[in-house]
Amino acid sequence: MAFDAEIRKQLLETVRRFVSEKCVPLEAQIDREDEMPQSIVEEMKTLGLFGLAVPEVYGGLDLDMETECLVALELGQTSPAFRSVAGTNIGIGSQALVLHGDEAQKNRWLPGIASGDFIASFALTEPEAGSDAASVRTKAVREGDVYILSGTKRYITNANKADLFTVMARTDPDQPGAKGVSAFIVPRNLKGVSVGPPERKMGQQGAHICDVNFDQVRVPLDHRIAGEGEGFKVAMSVLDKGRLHISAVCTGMAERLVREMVRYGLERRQFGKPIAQHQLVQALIADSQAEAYAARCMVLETARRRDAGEKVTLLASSTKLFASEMVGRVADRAVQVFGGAGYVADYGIERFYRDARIFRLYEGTSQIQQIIIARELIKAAEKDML
Ligand code: COS
Repeated sequence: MAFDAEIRKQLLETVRRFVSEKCVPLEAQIDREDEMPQSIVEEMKTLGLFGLAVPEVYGGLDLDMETECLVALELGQTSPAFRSVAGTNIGIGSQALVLHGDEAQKNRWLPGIASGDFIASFALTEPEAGSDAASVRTKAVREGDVYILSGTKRYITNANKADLFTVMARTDPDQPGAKGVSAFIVPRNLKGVSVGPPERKMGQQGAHICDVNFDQVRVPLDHRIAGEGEGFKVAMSVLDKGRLHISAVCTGMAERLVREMVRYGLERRQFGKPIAQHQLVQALIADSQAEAYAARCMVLETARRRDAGEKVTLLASSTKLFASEMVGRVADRAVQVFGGAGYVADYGIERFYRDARIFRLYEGTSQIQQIIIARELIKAAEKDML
């Protein structure tokens, strides 16, 4: 069911105001200090941003995908670190529970995730299992009514703040691929869970990624999400949604950069007129606008089709591939339009340039999206459904 139009309008206006009044003025500070002020986090909780994608019965806003993407398009208009603070609760950290959890699991954890009292994190990637996600080595060995979980996860977003991890681990050592993997909810406070220090990284300061180590952690049986061996499919279905959400964030950033280019282009004068009046500069801005608009259309159309119940693996990967590559091109053009100022920290454009780079890597690299797109098309052709 589509979200009520009036409530949607109010929500989007509130988020837009929050972004322009609260987030934009803090962008440079957060980039410098690599820390999100707690007051902003609290405000995001009050606005309900941690629970966008959690059903209303568990305290969330229960947005349909189209509305969630519209919110992500607004949040994307500032440093992506802001979105990232709530991003795992909205997306990959909560959705395994929302989509595949049983009633008891949902009742136990979703209200805290929706309010932001529990920070949820998604632990799939490992030192030796990045793009090849089905090769995870973290193992969960059943002993009576617990699983003994051991292994290391890498680059886990929000791990240092997390209270709960969705962990993909191998429950069947005889199944080396996807079929041997199961999904678990692992509370941070279980004995044997430890989190490494945040990595120093190129961009998105204020959003942290860390290693998480599980040393003989005793995970109760009822913390397994879905059946044994179903964890890989759980992870993939979560990523289908996450990739669409990330595409909306990329598109929001591209739209902000287009506005920055126009503003600066009108202000900055060379050869006796604003540089925005020079056709070669206009070309950089125009190409960026056209591509950002194409991405917006892809995001919203895919979201509507998901809301209508369609499986959107092909479309979500197509959108993620396009939107994440597109924002890289737009950020590069923005540096070009700003010239020397684009390379100088004070103007913030170089920050977006750095921030944008991760979009082509996380939640599946561009090359992984290409593989998924090609496979989905081949599968459809084989079923005569192309
Ligand atoms: N939804 C539901 N099930 C899915 C699915 C999806 N989107 N994608 C795959 N599956 C199922 C397949 O149908 C298959 O099940 P069956 O054998 O019963 O048919 C199973 O999962 C294994 O799929 P597949 O054979 O395609 O697995 P591969 O190991 O070949 O790899 C890719 C699949 C490469 C697509 C996957 O590993 C991937 O997405 N890698 C990137 C990981 C990633 O995004 N990491 C980012 C970390 S989170 S920030």
